[in-house]
Amino acid sequence: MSKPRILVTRKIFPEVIARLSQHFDVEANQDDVLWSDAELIERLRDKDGALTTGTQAINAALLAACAKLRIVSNMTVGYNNFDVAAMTAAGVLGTNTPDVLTETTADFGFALLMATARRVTESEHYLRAGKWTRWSYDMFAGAEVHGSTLGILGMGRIGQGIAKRGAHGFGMKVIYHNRSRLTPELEAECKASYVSRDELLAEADHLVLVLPYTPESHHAIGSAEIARMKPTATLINIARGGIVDDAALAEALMDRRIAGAGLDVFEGEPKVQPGLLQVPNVVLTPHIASATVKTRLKMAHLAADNLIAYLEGREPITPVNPAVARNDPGSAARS
Ligand code: 8YV
Repeated sequence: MSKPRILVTRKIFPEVIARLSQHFDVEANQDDVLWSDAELIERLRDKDGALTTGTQAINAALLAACAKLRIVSNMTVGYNNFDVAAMTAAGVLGTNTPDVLTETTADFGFALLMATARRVTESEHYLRAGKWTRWSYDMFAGAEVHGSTLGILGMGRIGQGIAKRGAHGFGMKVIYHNRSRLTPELEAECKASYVSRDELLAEADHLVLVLPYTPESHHAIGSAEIARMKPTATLINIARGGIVDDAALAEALMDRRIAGAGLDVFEGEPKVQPGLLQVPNVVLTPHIASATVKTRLKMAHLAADNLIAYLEGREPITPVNPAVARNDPGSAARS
């Protein structure tokens, strides 16, 4: 029997490609060419599965053109590149990579918070530019981290990781807002109190965004929300571009309506809102929150595990639309 055929859409660890090759006939984009939608469809037409990285849109048009496709395995926890309803309707399973990146991403959220509050990159640019000629009492004086109020919008696994770091490591008061409230046990573990969205905006000294990107969360933070924040507050986005109105944020930072922002994700990335590049009080990183070698390898292996399990007739490990796997339509139900 011939092996199932899969496409790996971006360059990933060679050892994971080697592992996949033991199970599948693999076409891998190890030259890391950025394909257009049409080029992606052309390569995916004859494939049973795909390993994607979150930058390829899996939508109704692609699904209609790729009738053999049974699974798309994202090497990410966020899957806003999936049209889940269209995938479910087409009988295509989607999988993601939760858990393996939680602590690493929470570490980075905290790194960005601290860099922003303590003005790390702004002061480094000053030093590199040769402007540091003497000590001054208020030079790059920033905001306190320990003992301050940490606000978290979106209290999933990564949000909880950030809460624990703040509460247990830095003695912060932790408040959060989420679609659903945590259990009392989890709230106690995170030492976090549930508040309304308005209270969160008004009370946080440092507001970290860790919610998924959906039509409802588009521009969840715009000029009206920023206006409710303390002028001394910092805003950290490690969730997704589009949750923050970047143009409104750039203006607010320019006018010092909040003290600073730390951004790992951007609307329309890798393009960055030009205004953000002009303001000094923002720390900018290129979507690297999960980027440690160890974690990226775990993510790639979990994405491979999902493909191997499902295409070999077993339960997927981390499905996002498990009904597809339960109904197990396979190619028969789609033909
Ligand atoms: C990925 C991420 O590196 O997992 C996620 O949701 O945002 C990152 O870990 C990124 O999505 C790759 O496209």
